[in-house]
Amino acid sequence: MISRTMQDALNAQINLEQASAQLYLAMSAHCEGRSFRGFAHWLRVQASEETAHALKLVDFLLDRGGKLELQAIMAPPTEFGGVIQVFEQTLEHEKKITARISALFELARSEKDHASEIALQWYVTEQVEEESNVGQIVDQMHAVGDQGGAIWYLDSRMGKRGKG
Ligand code: OFO
Repeated sequence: MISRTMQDALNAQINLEQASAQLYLAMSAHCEGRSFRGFAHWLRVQASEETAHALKLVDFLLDRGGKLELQAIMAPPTEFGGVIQVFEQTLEHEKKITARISALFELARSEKDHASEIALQWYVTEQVEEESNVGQIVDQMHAVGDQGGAIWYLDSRMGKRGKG
């Protein structure tokens, strides 16, 4: 049986993953509205990955006999600026999520909850990949700028992202 403290922390993380899905869906729509369909596609896939992250935690919580307590999901902004700013904000968001996952991992450790610690290792590794992928995109965007044709080339490449 999972402790109340760990249950609350996992429920909070589930909410954050859902909020991430909402954020990326909003960003996707923002890019779509500027005809950057490749960036929009990439963000839409990212939104569905975030939902998968939430569901993976839900399954873990339920497997441990915990109670799922869903909370209201924070509404994302509706304006994000230019496409480079969208991805800069994505990187900042992922860094915040990494910090939350680290805190959750530390909590599992201090609670001596080995099962949670092992389950959270997947998220620790995932965050390394998330930050690396988005960091690379931001670097490429800074290199090409948002004015010339190269940004449209980048857009078409981003449109090739597979699901999950
Ligand atoms: Fe769930 O990894 Fe991004 O936020």
